[in-house]
Amino acid sequence: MKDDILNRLQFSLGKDADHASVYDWRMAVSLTVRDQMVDTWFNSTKEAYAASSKRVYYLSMEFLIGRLIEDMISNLQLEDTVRGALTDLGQDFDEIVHDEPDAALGNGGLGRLAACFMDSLATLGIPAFGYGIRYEHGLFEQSFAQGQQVERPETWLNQRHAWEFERPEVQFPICFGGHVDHHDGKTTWHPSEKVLATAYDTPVIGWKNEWGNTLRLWSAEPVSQFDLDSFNRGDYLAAGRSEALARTISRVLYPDDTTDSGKELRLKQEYFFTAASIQDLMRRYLQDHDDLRQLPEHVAIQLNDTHPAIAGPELVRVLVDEHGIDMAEAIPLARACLAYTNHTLLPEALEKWGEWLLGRILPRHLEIIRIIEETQQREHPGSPRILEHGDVRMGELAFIMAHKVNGVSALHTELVKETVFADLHRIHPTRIINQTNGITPRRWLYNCNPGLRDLITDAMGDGWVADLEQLTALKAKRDDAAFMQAFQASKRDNKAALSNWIGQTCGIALDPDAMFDVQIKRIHEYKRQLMNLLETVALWNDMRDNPDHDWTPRVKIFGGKAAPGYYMAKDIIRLINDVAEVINNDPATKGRLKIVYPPNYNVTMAERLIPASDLSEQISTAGKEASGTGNMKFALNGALTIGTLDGANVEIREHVGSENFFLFGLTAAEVMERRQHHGYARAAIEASPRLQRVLGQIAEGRFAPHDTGRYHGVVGMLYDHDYFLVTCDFDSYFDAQRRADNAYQNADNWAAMALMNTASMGWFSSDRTIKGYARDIWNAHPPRAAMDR
Ligand code: 26Q
Repeated sequence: MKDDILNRLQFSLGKDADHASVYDWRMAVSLTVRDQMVDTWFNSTKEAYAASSKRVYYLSMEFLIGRLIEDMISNLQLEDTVRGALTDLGQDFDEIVHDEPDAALGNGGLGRLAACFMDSLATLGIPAFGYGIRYEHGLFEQSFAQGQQVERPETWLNQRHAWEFERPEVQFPICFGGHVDHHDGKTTWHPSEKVLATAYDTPVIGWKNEWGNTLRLWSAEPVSQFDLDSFNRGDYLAAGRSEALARTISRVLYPDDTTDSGKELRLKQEYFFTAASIQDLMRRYLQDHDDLRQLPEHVAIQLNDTHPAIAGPELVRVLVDEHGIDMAEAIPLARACLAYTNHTLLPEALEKWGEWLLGRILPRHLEIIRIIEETQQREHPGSPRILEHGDVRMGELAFIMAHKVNGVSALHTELVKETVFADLHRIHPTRIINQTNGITPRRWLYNCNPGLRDLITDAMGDGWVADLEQLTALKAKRDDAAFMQAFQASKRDNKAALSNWIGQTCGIALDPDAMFDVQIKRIHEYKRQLMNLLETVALWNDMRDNPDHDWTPRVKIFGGKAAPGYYMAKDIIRLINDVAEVINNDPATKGRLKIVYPPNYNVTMAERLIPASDLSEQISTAGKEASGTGNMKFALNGALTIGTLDGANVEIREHVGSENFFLFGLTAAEVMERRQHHGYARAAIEASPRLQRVLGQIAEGRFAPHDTGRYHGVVGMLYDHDYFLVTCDFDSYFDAQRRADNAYQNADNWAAMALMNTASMGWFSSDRTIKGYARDIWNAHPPRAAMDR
């Protein structure tokens, strides 16, 4: 390993050990580690090919990968080797690991889920490709200026990306615009614009280096690099213009995690990566098959939300226009390959494209969508329409072109059946199924929490890493005093490490024995960070009123970004920071209450915060959070949840036991009912003196003394259109928090509850989720297991 690293340093980086920077060392280590997985990767490809396996294609606009170096090293079981080699070379392993920038090619849950799924597909040995976009700029970087969010572009590709292989030979033309003509029964699309999609491959190696799949990200390039005529005429700007235009397609990730409606570039991004992926998988299929009617036996395409839903019409177009298959046959053939995952019920998040815009960018696809619509209406008269009020509704399109549609938690799946797709569900009653989300235990326990990982492994070996349900054996340890002490110590160590980091980065001193209460996720009204903050202010009031009470010391930690155009979310960020300023400087609550909001929450920060948490905030308005996956990461790492009956919280509570979960709030049915009552928010505020007082303080400018009107908008919203029922759930939430306070006072009992959480979370491994998709949607199998059988 040492020689390999030095070789890489010399021959790939062009540096000698005396002059190498941390970056040089990281590159040398990464390239060395990458070398060690190439054999596995090649062999997997060969085996899948030899077994003529069905391949899974996971199409996602987002892959929120984070750092790769630790994943790669641990999946290859090279931790000790690499650490040892670097120590011998006089280098610091941790410093090198922390030098890698996050690959932040996603907004949040949906993108992170795609990354967990890639890890599980490789660990299970299922032949699969992840297909997405190689954004030059991932999710923006967040900082705070006087408490307000400031966005700066993210630039992960300013440095070389160590893990990818550029594939200049894997390149497909992608067309836009123009017109369509129909001649002698043949249809031809004459596009007006063309760009090239170039592949960049990142190997994804599973646990213990047994199997490797590929994450293939597409980058947009101009068809002709440079307009030499313009250049020769001296028009240097024009010479590069078309080049720049083509490249904008893969330039930047849209930073909105609902929708940014009607944006032409977004539609181009969606078609760009979908069309490239379909050309790629068709080419692979046609290499060793000639009958396209067998396509569904070899190809499963999973659509991660509607973002790649144009895959339906595109696949039909390729089958009909390029391979001469009848339309009537092509539609069911495409459907047999396609499946769609729904991640949201929020009406503003359901994608729509103006018919006019879609027809201008993709004229042939609009024709095909009309034919799909006619076919659906003929077969199922009265079916909900894809085309309505001049819009193309991508949810309906994805549903109709998929043979299976899945929700991401049990509750969400039922709501999908009852609300957004109620009519389509009546027509196709077996199409909607549930696959509750999961998380990879490799990143979310093994790598992020070495203390707990070693404790568990010492107790039971490392079988749990690829078979997480083995953790149930930990339940027997609750009466083992030595184990419980070590369990508590590992949490204490993580909290001490986090306190150091927060001291250094935010300049706030924390007491590691206080309860660490954490809410990290995108800022959204439905996720109710505001309710958490109001409760914090109410607690602060109570602490000041009763200074002699035996208060449980608390640290409230917030993390998360707001979409740049989401003004209410940005006001909430500012309010959190303003309240923190006042409370953190109040001598009356010193040592009892602190608020910290480290800027630029990302995957790497989650890996730091989650292992150090005592209390996990999962407090969305019931019925709004499709699943949540952060909730799973916390519980696995021994945090207790305070939460509503929403998304996967319901299933988590069933697994860990209601006695190990702080439940509060209205149910999804009660939420819908409550909204019918006129003036429900004012009534709730009137009934709660505690809430009234807090809202009064905020409205008066207690937290913005030089700009007292700053939060009139926020408070007014709560009185007049509190759509997410912050006011209605406030008292119940406050009570649940006090139950958590009391429970925390008994450290041994708290630790026993925390252990029950860790021990009961095995089912939430994304390995279980992927087995469910493979069985119920894809009919895909690992070729290895087939040969072993
Ligand atoms: C769409 C069109 C235009 C611009 C942006 C978008 C867009 C981008 C991202 C829409 C939605 C998203 C992301 C959604 C998301 O992350 N949903 C979350 O998915 C998780 C995985 O299933 C769930 O756990 C969360 O509950 C859900 O909110």
